[in-house]
Amino acid sequence: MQFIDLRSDTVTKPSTAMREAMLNAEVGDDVYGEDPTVNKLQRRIAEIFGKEASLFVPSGTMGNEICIKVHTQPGDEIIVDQDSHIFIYETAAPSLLAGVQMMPIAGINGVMTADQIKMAIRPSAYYLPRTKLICIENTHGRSSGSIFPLDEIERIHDIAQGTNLKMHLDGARLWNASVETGIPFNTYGKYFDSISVCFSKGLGAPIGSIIIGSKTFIEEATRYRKIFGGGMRQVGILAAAALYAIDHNIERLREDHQKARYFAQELSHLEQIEINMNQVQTNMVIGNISKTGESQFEVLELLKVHGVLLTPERHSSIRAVMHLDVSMQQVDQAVKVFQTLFM
Ligand code: TLP
Repeated sequence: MQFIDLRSDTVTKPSTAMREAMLNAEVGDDVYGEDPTVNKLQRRIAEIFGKEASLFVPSGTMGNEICIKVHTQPGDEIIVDQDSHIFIYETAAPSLLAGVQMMPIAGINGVMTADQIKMAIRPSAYYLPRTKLICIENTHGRSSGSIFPLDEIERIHDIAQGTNLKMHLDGARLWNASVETGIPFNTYGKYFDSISVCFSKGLGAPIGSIIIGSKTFIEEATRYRKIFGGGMRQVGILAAAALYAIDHNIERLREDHQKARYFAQELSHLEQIEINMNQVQTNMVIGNISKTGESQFEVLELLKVHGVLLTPERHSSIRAVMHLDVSMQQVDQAVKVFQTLFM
């Protein structure tokens, strides 16, 4: 059976044209800084984000973890949203790799307010950890890809400036936020000391993320990429996929947002599925399945038997993610499966 795979936008496979770009990539040993395609990608991304430098890394998780490590000392504290990828899905890596304590904040749909952050910053005392870093996620995965509002980022930035804190952006899907809002990447670049973005999600590359910051930040990040085992050799093959992705697949994300809106709207008519349409802002849809009377596992199995793959989410919910390897026709087919099962 050919599944309609809506588990994540990470499941996309490189297209023929992307594979051709990879095949033709000029390569060199990147641990020596000699891979021309990696160097081109790093210059290009730094320019797009209006920053001095950037560093190609194997994954979004490594990108976040290197940034946290560079910004902090062991025993420091970092502020994160309680539903952020860094807090939930990175296997406590900030504690393990950077030796920091995470202070989780109860953001609403991933949005922590400046006031909440202000309250969470520790006063100076020898018996308290030092707050060093604020981490923001945009778009927010566990809130169906909702967008962190720019005016709140500005307010948080003001607080960070006044308290000498650094700001990190987990922008795995910042591409989606920018396409949807029209906010240019260099605007985000102004507010954050470090940004991590992924090529292997909606942009359709097989592997790769990049971290962006000042020249001195990226020099230090390069040390930690090596320490964390992320120094790569003839990796221009993957940088070529990333360059192809930024040249061809950013604007296309709009189509994924349309698919998500359509899918969410259709599902919202069903008795047994609850959808918060306000949260459907980019390429994800989260539906609460409590009214089906079945467990998450049972619902996911039932869908699978009918050829549709989704993932579990918090609070008896399931998640569907739209991407470039799922056509509108397949989305329609998935809607029909839901209509048959959960009318
Ligand atoms: N997210 C994956 C899963 O790990 C949940 C997904 O399918 O959405 N930041 C954010 C906001 C992410 O959503 C992800 C991946 C990462 C970082 C980590 O990226 P990778 O998988 O490249 O380490």
